[in-house]
Amino acid sequence: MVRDAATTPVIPGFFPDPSVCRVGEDYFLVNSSFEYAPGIPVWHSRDLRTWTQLGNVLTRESQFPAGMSGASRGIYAPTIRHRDGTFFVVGTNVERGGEQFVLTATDPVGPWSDPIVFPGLGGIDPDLAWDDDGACFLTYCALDEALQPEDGSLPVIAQVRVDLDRGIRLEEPRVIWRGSGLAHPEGPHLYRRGKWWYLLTAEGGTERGHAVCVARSRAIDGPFEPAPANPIFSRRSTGFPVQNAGHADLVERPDGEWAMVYLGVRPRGFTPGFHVVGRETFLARVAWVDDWPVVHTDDVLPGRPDTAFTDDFTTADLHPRWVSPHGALPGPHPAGGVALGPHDLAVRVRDLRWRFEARVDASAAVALRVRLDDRHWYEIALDAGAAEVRARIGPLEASAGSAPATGDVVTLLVESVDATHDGPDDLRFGVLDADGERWIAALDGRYLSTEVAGGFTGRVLALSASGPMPGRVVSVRYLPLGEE
Ligand code: 6LW
Repeated sequence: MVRDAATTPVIPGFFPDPSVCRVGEDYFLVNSSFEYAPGIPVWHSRDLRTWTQLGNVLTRESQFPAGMSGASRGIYAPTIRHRDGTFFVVGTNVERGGEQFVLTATDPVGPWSDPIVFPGLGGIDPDLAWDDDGACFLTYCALDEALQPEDGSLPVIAQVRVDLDRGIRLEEPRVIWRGSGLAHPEGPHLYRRGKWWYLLTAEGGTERGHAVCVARSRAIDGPFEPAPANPIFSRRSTGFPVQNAGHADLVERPDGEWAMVYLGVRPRGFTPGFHVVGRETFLARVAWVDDWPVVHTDDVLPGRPDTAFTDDFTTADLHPRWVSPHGALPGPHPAGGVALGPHDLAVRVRDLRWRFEARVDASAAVALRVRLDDRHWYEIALDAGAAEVRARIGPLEASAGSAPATGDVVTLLVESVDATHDGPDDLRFGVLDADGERWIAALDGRYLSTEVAGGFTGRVLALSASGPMPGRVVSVRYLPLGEE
């Protein structure tokens, strides 16, 4: 099957704000992870098209001492860079929005260091770049009122020279760019190409008006001039099936060609269009015309990304795809099934149509939830021989039906299927036991969308113990279904 890079993510599912770097023939990419731990997924590719998750950057609580609990709070827009054998990730934990942090590793698989913290830099989306003399510049989207221009507009793009070895900043932050006129200049990244320094930014906000803009200067600290063609990339005001395109990072390939990763969403259903799997990572080609980057999305991708998986939890370590909300790291688990506590064990949904099966020990109460956030979820909960489907939409919670389920081990089922009410999909819940497969309820998927719930995250599938006893999951299976 041939796929088109314009409409198909290279990293599907809630993997936004991609940042990429290259070391020789290898590319490494990181994403925002918000309230989910472990945080900051790290990916590897040899061709920018097919990506494998290597691990996560934030795997120990000492790396995020402020926690990361609130919905769509926690870790925003990290940048990954490599220099002289060391990988650097710089990011923001908005639980402490007045500071930026840097972690290092010699192997991107980890372990990553504890954070070097730079206080007094209020904002988000930090970038690291080194000038020709090796001086390191941290450039970020500043939300600090002390840097506010006279017309009151914030954010602005600010910069500060830092000493990473000593963990100190060497100057007060300076405003280097106010954007090209659209809302919310953010997500800055700096690159050297020939005689120019390029400052790439996201603008327009991360909704339908999202865009990529660029400015250039002869010096890393400006003054910058905007590209005449800004925004150089956007899907705003188009009927294109991928929307909200923006927040990009550039990388030079070994052959001297350039590529861009960016985030986009796939809204479905009646107006306003509902996107449910969050903001995903897409790939584009970049040409240079008159020393300005020009974005092309005509690339052809190989087959469908391999999102199917099964897990029977036979090894002591969880696959890095497993996360927990509220900044709680998933705990260790015994062989032969994963033990569930009150914290959810969650995995991102990666397709528009899919099926998920969880074989659970029926001797304790267990719930399988499709979760957008704490206030928007549907679940099937098994307790004492019965499975009940429940829904929470904002302040309202209701039961949507129940059915008996028999046996020591019961399979809880959920599928995303074509919508019956002009939503993005329907979510149907059921059980598989000795009496076969039975569906209990189907619910309109729009209420588990970003357009309804707000925020920056997408759906996850979350398993938890729903009673006082620890629960046990024997195995799970996720598979994409044919998409419309
Ligand atoms: C991120 C900002 C953005 O910090 O969304 O799409 C914010 N752009 O740059 C959260 O991901």
